[in-house]
Amino acid sequence: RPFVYEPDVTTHSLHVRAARVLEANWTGTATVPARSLYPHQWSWDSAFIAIGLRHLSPLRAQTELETLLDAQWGDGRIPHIVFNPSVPLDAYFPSPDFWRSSTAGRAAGAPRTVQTSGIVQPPVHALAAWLVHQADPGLSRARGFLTRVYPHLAAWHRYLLHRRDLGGAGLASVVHPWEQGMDNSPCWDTPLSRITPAPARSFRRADLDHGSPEDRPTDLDYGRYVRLATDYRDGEYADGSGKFAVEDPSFNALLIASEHALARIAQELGAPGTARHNRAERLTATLIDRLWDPAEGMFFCRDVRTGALIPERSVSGLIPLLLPTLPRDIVTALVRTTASKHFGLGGSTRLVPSYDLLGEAFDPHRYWRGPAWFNTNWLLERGLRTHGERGRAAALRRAVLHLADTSDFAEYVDPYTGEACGATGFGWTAALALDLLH
Ligand code: 9YW
Repeated sequence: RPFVYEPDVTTHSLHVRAARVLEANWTGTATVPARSLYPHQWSWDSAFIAIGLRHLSPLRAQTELETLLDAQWGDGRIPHIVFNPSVPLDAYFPSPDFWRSSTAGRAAGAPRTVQTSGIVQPPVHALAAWLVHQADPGLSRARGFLTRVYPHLAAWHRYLLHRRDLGGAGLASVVHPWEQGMDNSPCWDTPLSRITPAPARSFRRADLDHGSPEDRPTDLDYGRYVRLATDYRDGEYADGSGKFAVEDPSFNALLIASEHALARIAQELGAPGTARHNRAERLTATLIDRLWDPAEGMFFCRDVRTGALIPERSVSGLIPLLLPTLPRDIVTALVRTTASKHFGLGGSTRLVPSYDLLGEAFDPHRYWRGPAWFNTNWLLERGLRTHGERGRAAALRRAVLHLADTSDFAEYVDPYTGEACGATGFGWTAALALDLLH
């Protein structure tokens, strides 16, 4: 019988290929989201990546979070990007010479030794730190992991709950669409329409060197992103006066979930966690009070500058399902909305889309205006499981694993067909698939 090359199927299993993606994106101290498109360290990407990495190497997972926290600012903010000094300046826009953290950020306590952006991303970090600890408590204790990260995480939450309480009700506001993590979500269209775009010729979009323009935000969006970031920088990153301020359900739900995790971390370190658990419960009540719409059965963003709710259905408005102390009637309504014709779970879609299937702005390929993302589906799977929705959680888990596999760990996918969009070999897609395998 002639020799036929038959690669061992086990070496090509999802697990091994996910591990390979994380290996390829590892820089020695952190993991990049995608080698060509995003060549630096991103804040919430690193949190999700650490959650998967803990199954491969708890040490690397701890290091991932420690590297990010080393770049924390004196005022407590964790920057959304930590720049890798060995990557050429023109590989990503906006680059360090745009943000000028070490000069413009001096008053807010930006670090001197490392260059960062000046805005933030969703606070998934305390949740990630707790899950990383649990993967190998012995190693974590031996390295003093939680003892070292706890003060950083506490300062981070303090920054968000005080300096970013721009609406005065107790929730954190985002001051730029990039902060919420769903860059061009239709939720931002109205608040962004008040922003005069920076002239297109005043900057060069490096993202279009790698991604196809139909899958990415428009030039007009980018002009407005640049204007908002420029104004924030020129005001030395002081909070309060910007034209854009939004209370977002997902951002705040992640803060609350992380506050519960911080309570557990405090308990593990021998301190009482009760005050933090209580605060998380109070914040859950505030979230409902400020952002829940009982008639629509989901949460909405609130535009702090006008005081109005933004009537766009985004996956962000489903993510509070994650919260353990959500009242039963709200859980029931959220599950129903997830399975409704607006999101299609268990019906027309493979994964929950980023935006309302029936919304006017829906586009199955354009970034956060319709495609399904793996991090949001991982959060929803966790929410379903938290509230005892075992069957739906199991189906969603299978769909995430299947599409991570067939899309080659895509950045995002068409919610109907599962077709890969954006980058492949994407960090959090590989990491969160790995997490669901365990
Ligand atoms: C950009 C890195 C980041 C994610 C965001 C996503 C995108 C950066 O990529 O933003 O240049 O547009 O929207 O959530 O953290 O993966």
